[in-house]
Amino acid sequence: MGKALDGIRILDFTHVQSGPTCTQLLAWFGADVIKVERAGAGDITREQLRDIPDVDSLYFTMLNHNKRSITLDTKNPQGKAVLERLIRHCDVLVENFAPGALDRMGFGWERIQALNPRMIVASVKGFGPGPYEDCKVYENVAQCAGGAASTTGFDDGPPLVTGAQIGDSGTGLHLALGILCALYQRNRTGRGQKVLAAMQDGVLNLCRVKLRDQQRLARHGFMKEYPQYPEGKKFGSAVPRAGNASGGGQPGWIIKCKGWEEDPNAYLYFIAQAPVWKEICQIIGRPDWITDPDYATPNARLPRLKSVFAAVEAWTMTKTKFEAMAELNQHEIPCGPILSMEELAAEPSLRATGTIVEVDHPTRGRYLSVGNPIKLSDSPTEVTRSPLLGEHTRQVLAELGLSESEIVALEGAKVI
Ligand code: CAO
Repeated sequence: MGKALDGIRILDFTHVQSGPTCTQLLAWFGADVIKVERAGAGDITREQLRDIPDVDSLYFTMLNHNKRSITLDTKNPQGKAVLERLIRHCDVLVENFAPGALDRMGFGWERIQALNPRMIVASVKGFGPGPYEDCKVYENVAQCAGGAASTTGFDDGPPLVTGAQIGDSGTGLHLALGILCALYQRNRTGRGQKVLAAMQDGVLNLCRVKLRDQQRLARHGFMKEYPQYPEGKKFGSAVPRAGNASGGGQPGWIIKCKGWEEDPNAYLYFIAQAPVWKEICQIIGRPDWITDPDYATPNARLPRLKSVFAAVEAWTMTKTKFEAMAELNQHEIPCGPILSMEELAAEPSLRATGTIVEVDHPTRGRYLSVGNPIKLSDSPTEVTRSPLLGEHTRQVLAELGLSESEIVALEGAKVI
C-alpha cells in the first residue's frame, strides 16, 4: 500500500519544535524528508534536555521521526553548490530560521525560484509582516502575543501559558496544511509559491472564540457564561480570563473527585448540558431543581452556576473520576476525566490506535512517542526512529549524483 505523499521530497531546514512538527507530519504521510543540519552540531534540540548522556534527547527524537539527516555547511561555497542540487531535487523547502537567515545564506525566494520554479518555500516565523516581523520567537512568546495567555488563567491571577504547544506545534500544523494546498495548486499551475505561517497568527486562529467574545463584550459590557457574571465583579474592556469555564454555549467547570486531596489529577470536567438537565438533577440528588424556576432553564441557571457545580462536586467527591465518568456517561451527560501524562502513557486504546507508540533507537533504546494523530485509511503511518546526525549524508549525496571521490573531498573539507 502506498502513502499519500509518496514521491514528494522535502528539503527540511527546520529546527527546534515548530518546523520539525510540520515536516514530521509530512514524513508520516509518506514524503521523503531530508533534514539538513549544521555539520558537527545539528539541530540544537539533539542536546537540549538530555536524559541520557551523549544520546539524542527525547525533545529531538520525538519531533524528527521518519526523516533522513544530512550534515551540510551551507555557508561554505562547496556546501552552497550541494544545496543548489538539493533545491533542484526537492519539491518543498521548509524552514523556521530567524527572519532573514535564508537570504543571508544566499538563498532568497528569487534565487530558489531561478533554481527550481516548482519549489514551494514554506516558513514559520514568529510574526507576519508588521512591527515585530524581525523578532525571534519561542513558544511562550507566541502564546502571549497571540491572545492565549491573556485569556488563560483565573481573573485574580496573572496571564498563564498552556501546556499544549499551540505556538510551535500548532503553527507547524498550520504550515503543513499550507504546504499541501500549495502542492495541490502546483498540479494546475506548475509553479511553486511561498507559504508563511506566523506563530502569532496561528495562536490567534486557535483563540478565535476569544475574539468572538471580545465583540460580544464590546456590545453588552458583560458575558453571562463567564465566571465574573454576576458576582458584581466588573468586566473590563478586554475579554477576561475565564478560569475553567466552558468556551461554548454549554456551561462547564473542573470539579473535584474522590482522592483529590492526594492526587493532583483527581478531577473531572463536567458540562451542565441543557438537554440532560433532568438527568443531572436526578443523579446528584436534586430532583427539586428540575422544576424550580431558579434552576429549570439554562438562563435561570446562569447566575447560579457556582451552586450547580458545587452540588455536582458534592456528588463527584464520593466517586473516582473514572467511576463518575462511567455513571454520567450512562445518562449521556458530557464530562471528561483530567488525565495525567502518566495515565495517557499507559492508556491501551491510544496504544492500539498508534497515537502512542513505542519506538526503538540504536543509542537510546525503546522510548514512548506520540504517533500520527491524523489517521488516513489508505495511508497508514509506521513511526520509525529519528535519524542520527548525518546518518544519511552519503546516501543522499549519492542520490544527487555526487561521486565517491566528490563525497570524500567534501568530508575532507568538513563541508559535510
Ligand atoms: N550550515 C551553516 N549555517 C547554518 C546551517 C547550516 N546547515 N543551518 C543554520 N545555519 C545558520 C543560519 O544561517 C543562521 O545564520 P545567520 O544568523 O548568520 O543568518 C544561524 O545558523 C542561526 O539560525 P537562527 O537565527 O534561526 O537560530 P537561533 O538559534 O539564533 O534562533 C529561533 C532560534 C527559534 C529563535 C529562530 O530560528 C526563530 O525565531 N525562528 C522562527 C520562529 C520559530 O520557528 N520559533 C519556534 C522555535 S521552537 O520554539
